[in-house]
Amino acid sequence: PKEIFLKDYKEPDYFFEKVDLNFQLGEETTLVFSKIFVSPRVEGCSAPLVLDGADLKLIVLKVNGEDVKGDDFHVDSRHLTLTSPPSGKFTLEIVTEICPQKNTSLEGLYKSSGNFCTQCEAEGFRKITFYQDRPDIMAKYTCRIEGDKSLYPVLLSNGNLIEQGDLEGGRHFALWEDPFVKPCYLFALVAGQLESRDDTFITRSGRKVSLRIWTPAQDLPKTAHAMYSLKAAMKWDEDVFGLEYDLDLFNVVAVPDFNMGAMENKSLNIFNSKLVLASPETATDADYAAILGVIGHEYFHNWTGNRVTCRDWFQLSLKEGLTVFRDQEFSSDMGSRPVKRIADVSKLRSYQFPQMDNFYTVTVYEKGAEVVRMYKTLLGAPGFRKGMDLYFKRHDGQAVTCEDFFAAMRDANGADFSNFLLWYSQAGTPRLNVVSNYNAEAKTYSLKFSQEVPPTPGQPVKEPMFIPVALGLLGSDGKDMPLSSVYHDGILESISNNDQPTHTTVLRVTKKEEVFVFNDMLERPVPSILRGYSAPVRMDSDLTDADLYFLLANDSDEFNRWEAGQVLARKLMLTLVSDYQQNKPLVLNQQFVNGIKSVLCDSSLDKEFIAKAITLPGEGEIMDMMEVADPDTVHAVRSFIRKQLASELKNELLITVGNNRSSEKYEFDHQNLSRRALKNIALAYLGSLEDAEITELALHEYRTATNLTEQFAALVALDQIPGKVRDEVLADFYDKWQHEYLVINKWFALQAMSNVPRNVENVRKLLNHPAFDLRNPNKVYSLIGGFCGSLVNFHAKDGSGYKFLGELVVQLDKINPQVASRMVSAFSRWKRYDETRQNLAKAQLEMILSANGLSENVFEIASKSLA
Ligand code: HT7
Ligand code: ZN
Repeated sequence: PKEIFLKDYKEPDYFFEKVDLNFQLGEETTLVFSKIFVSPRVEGCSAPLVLDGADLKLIVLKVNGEDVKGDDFHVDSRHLTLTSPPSGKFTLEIVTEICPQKNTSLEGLYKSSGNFCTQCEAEGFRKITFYQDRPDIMAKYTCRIEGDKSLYPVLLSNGNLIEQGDLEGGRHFALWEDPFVKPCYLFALVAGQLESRDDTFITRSGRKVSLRIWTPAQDLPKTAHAMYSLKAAMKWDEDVFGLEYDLDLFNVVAVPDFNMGAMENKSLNIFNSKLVLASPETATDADYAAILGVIGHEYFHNWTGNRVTCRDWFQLSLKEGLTVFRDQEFSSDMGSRPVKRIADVSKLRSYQFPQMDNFYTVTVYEKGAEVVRMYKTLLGAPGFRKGMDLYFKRHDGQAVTCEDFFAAMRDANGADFSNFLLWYSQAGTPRLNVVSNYNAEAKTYSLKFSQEVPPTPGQPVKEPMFIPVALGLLGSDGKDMPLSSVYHDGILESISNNDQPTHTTVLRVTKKEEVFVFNDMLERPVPSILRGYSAPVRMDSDLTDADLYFLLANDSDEFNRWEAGQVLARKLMLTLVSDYQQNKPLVLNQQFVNGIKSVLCDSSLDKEFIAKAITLPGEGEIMDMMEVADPDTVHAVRSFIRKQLASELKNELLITVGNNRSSEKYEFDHQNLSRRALKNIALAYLGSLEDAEITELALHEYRTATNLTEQFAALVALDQIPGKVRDEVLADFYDKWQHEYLVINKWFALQAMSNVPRNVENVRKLLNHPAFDLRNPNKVYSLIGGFCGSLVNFHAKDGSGYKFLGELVVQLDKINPQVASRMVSAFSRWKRYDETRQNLAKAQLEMILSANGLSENVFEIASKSLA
């Protein structure tokens, strides 16, 4: 397969102004009629018109109403080429036949649980009809859908419903018109037996918008939180960005078979049902939070993605980075800002397998959001808003680039962003090193920053990046010192805010090395550097353990307070890893135990914050810091620390569980979810003790829980204690929830992630469980994805985990290449491990690559991993 590079971008020779689609839905096949109004970019153009297509049967091809002769077109498995199109504007009519019932890839038009549904991003539209399937082709669409009325009473597409009616033979139709231009990846169609929860939202300019969330009838009661989230998102976008919804109807459909989380199709968002359906008994607080965030995310795309879209797929971060940033801000405003920031940064860091799936990755989404966040950090909220306003003013209705976004931010603020654009072109995470120096005589305090961007494939030498460093200085009383000026580059720069000294300033670090000096410092401060994680870098500093404990106890920036604890924990874990590797006995540092204890028992702290602050860094994070990743050791060390903390703080943890039991009624609000978060982490620690008293306690919590958040946490605690009780309670959980597939997916994941020796055999058995189905992505992500996340068993030294995944990828690839390629990315970091594991993983990648009929998706990831 041929890779396409950014530098190869070429404007299309032809634009499409309007597209009329007509779907004749059938039980065997579906006919798709398409009429496209084509216009050449340059008058007199005679270039061939090349349309993309995949798995399509061409039935009719007409230009300006006339059949196209055999010599004038050419079809192969990927394209339909009109070799000599007329000059000037013309119409193109195409009829294709497709088989949605056989489409297990879940791209294009497919049938899911009896309903038709589409997924067109990134290149699914070419599985529906021949088209220029690229995001810079923006057209207005109409869509007529015709199907059996009893099987498909609901017929939905983008825009406004302008006509509907009955037809002969028990069929009916609906005609939809979308008044906005859009790329084909935003096209959507849904047809089936669905019912809706209805509500309305009045925009601030008085538009009355009908909101409908569609699901099978039995799931409707579980859509209340999604509707609440949608209305909150609509209001938030008006309040914060002045952005209103632009049509009279907004539909959301929940489907059980979906490759990703959700899709922002214009006015017809399609969701994986796990991100819509929630009730206290069947969804956890984490699910409620994810629904809020993703409903917001897809809604926010209406402006950042749909009204202004990407010129090409190399610009994906333009819409995804910006929209993730917007959903993060939304969730922050709806809950606790520092806790949300901690959760987002943990996600960014814990990514064990920086996916190689090219585009839809943490790099594009989460790191893209970090880049957008830096604009806001540098410009402040009002400056960022000015930039956004200019971006929409300039580019509404266009397909643009990350550079256009940069230019809008810069121009709206007259800002000097020097080398900021490198964030888009230079791969790799910059390493920032900070050395401090206090001169008691001169009363100066200096911070010297040096940065290095590690080489990455194809980019051996890197330029210094523009790194905004939010900084505060703490005095010995633990309070922020007022800051009014800093000496930098030979100039004394004012850093006051409206003539008032500030407590946090943003230093602009742009060179390989530079020094900032603070004058009139009567004592050596403790610096709080990179507050709120103001730039996505890896920072090393000369802060001592004493400084870090001081920050953990005092920093006014809660993110850095948490971060200080994480730095201490990472240092401790790495020391113990080395001890373990040298067969030295493991001993837990008492100062660390006391630090955790003081956070756990500090009643002035937010409970959700405490829950985060007493959570150890993930195993993947520690492995990332090792020369050769050693999963067994990292797991043993993390388990040792957890157990040791649990044993030394048993009383405090028991009190925490006792004091934070829920009230009867489940509320998803900060106060209640914080209590549950703290109680559950305390119970998880206690579970690591594996003693009878704790088993009793966890069983009690399991039996008396009135919501899934607490019941599942109790199950997780019990799952750590091998034996009869564990097995019985797992069986009980299945019995209780077997009719709730989303709950059963959690049950699969819990067992898949287990550290019991040779768990691969248990997972192999679960593949044959009646509730498992390889065709359903959620089940695959739970069972197979869950297993790949378990350090000990996936990386088992006998290669059994790798063999399991290798075999499954080959099997899955025949069903759903996109899902298979997401799974194969678990191998992508094989070079980080020891030689034995390297050889075993490499052998599986080679086996996958030698499989017959391998998809492009899997080929790409597997071959890049091996390169
Ligand atoms: N923009 C959407 C991405 C997406 C997707 C991509 C590839 C294959 C299937 C997919 N489903 C959804 C989701 C989002 O970021 O909002
Ligand atoms: Zn998105």
